[in-house]
Amino acid sequence: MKREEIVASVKEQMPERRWAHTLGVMETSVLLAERFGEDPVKAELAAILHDVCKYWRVDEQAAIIRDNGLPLDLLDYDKELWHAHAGAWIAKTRYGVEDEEVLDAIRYHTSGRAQMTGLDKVVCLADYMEPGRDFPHVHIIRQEAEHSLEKALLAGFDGTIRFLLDKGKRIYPLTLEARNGLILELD
Ligand code: DGI
Ligand code: FE
Ligand code: FE
Ligand code: FE
Repeated sequence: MKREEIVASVKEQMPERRWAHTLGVMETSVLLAERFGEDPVKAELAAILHDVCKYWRVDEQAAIIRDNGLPLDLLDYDKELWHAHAGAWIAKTRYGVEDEEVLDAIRYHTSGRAQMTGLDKVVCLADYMEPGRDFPHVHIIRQEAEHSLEKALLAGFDGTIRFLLDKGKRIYPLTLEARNGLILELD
């Protein structure tokens, strides 16, 4: 499917404020890709589709995971994690995205994973720091992103992990692996 068709279709599957967020992630992904030597076209495509399933019913998201051999352990963790894996599946099957790097960047944009690719990092970080985002430490993430993809993303995951701890929620192992991996890379 062509870029413009994908854009129009994704837009109509979410409320206006979530589409504004997606536009912010698109813009920020391109900027970060250019800054850190990643492919801006791939980064933008992943950004367009990253939250495509965010507003689907949770039972639909769960069904995509269950029916297509996606990681079943996701279903034992926060529902917020599901749209990323379901989204990668939909990007591939409904929108014809074949590039595995783009699909991975969508798939891991929420949890992260061990040994994230440059493209994974760009999209995940853009999701944290796009201009519409406003949470207490977002300025620290934006500041780190001026010079280090890894430091900025680490600040992002640290904040998410603290948030999950404060809420008494479980932490998906890939998030811990992502954080550990970033620290190793920075050592
Ligand atoms: O879809 P967005 O709102 O743009 O952002 P996202 O896909 O990064 O989702 C972030 C939410 O997911 C955030 O509120 C924290 C929640 N979450 C729940 N469990 C986990 C988790 N995030 C991570 N990284 N790891 C978890 O285990
Ligand atoms: Fe998301
Ligand atoms: Fe995220
Ligand atoms: Fe997002």
